[in-house]
Amino acid sequence: MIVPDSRRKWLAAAVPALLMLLLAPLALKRLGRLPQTPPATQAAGPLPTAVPASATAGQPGEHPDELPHINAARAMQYVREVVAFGPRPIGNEAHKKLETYLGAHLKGATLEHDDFTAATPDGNFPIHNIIAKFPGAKPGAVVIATHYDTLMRVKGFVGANDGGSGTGLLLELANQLRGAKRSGYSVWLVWLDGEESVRQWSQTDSLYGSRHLAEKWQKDGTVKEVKAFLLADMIGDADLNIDRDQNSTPWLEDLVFQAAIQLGYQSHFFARTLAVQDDHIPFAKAGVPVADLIDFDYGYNNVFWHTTQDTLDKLSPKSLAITGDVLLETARLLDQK
Ligand code: 1BN
Ligand code: ZN
Repeated sequence: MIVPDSRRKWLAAAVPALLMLLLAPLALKRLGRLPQTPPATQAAGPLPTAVPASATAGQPGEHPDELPHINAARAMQYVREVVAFGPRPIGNEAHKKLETYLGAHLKGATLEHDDFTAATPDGNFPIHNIIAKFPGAKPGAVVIATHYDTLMRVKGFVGANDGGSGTGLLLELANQLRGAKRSGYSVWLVWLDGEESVRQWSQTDSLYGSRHLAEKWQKDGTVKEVKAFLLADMIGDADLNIDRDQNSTPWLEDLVFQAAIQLGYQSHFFARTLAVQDDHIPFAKAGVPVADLIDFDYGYNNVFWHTTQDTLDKLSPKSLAITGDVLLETARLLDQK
């Protein structure tokens, strides 16, 4: 068909305008269902409360493939702010300030606290586990945990990776979960305290927070609700190699690997197998399926681990995003089981 020149020009202008009119409500609807998330502050200092989101990147449901894509830059900014408090061993001032900071960033979530006094070889210390609950439609919960305390006995140890990376990552996961309707299990984010030993790692000098919480959940019946316990520890290393852990539950480790494959991140997972003692152990002993996502190859031969070399320059936002996306995708796969 031959279209006259004047009509062709009219059509060229009218068709895009018509398409915009048709698509605008869809785009607005999509924006409308984005949850509001607080940005990471520029520096540690004044504490932000729940601030309306200006950034639209890294929100659940906004990516066309519907796979999780957390906001890596914001996660990294949280880690910077956590590390800026300085060394955060149990009982010190920076540790208290970090607890206040976490509380300020978790407005809008249902918070629970597990507070107690731990008897350690160096005396009594207050321990505070923090739990943020994000409800789902299905009965039961998937726990995603980390620890926020740092090693006491190494002077000047700021734990950017060991303590900092997981703490910042879980704050970003809270942004992803806040306000998002979950058709699957509830997700409980847990910041565990007192993971590190005070003098030397042993059954009684380590895992103070996780041992207490697992026992409490066993006593009050909460363990029966927990479908899986996923731990993130030392997951910020720019050279990310998450180890397969023999103390974790094999089928849950397999599910983590399936999630990693789906996201194209499998090269960062399970090249090596270790048996790791970490915060997942007390929950495994309580009968909960567990998976520890830990990269225990931090620097050549793990030389940065528990040294003053555990600093921000060794980390990468991409590693936080890889771990965060795999955790969320594993939770989604658990929903389907
Ligand atoms: C992880 C980070 N851990 C302590 N800080 C637990 C652990 C202890 C892992 C010994 C492996 C060996
Ligand atoms: Zn440590």
